[in-house]
Amino acid sequence: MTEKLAPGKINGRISAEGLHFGVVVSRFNSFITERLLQGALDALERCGAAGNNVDVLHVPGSFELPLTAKKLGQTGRYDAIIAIGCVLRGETAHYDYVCAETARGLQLAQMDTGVPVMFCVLTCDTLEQAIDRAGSKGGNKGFEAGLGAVEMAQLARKLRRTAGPATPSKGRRK
Ligand code: INI
Repeated sequence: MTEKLAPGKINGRISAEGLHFGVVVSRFNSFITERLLQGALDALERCGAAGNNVDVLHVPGSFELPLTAKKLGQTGRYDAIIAIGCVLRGETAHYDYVCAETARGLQLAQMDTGVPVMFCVLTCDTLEQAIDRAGSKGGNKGFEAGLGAVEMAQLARKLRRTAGPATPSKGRRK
């Protein structure tokens, strides 16, 4: 009988102590985005983040989130970034362009800088759907993004420490 495979596990701890976060928030649909921001800050605080290790920046709309996230990442000051926005479908194709470019830009920002960027941008058909996800029936997506930022910051930190050539003969590093 073959032995059960026991893979090594590398997880990000849910502790924000000593970590630095940048939070960039869209002013467009601020009725929603400010609630998402409160959720994100609540999560960071509950995970032990210090107030002076969290910077909050505002931008005009979701379309402006990617450049700001990238610039924050390039400073080297942050362990993770949270990008908060809310795009509501209107009568024209504007919604599709804003959603697509915001998502693509935020992914590029994290890939280019190596700093985790949380995608906390609601893309909803109606205001009601957004309200549900900003502290109502559907929870608060900002809170989820805050937890995700802590986990990814810890994971990125761990992977930086364990980076280097594989050394199978010496066994796993702790
Ligand atoms: N920005 C949003 O964040 N949400 C929206 O719903 C939205 N709509 O519908 O237009 C929106 N537009 C503004 C856009 O993000 C830019 O700020 C603007 O185009 C200037 O670059």
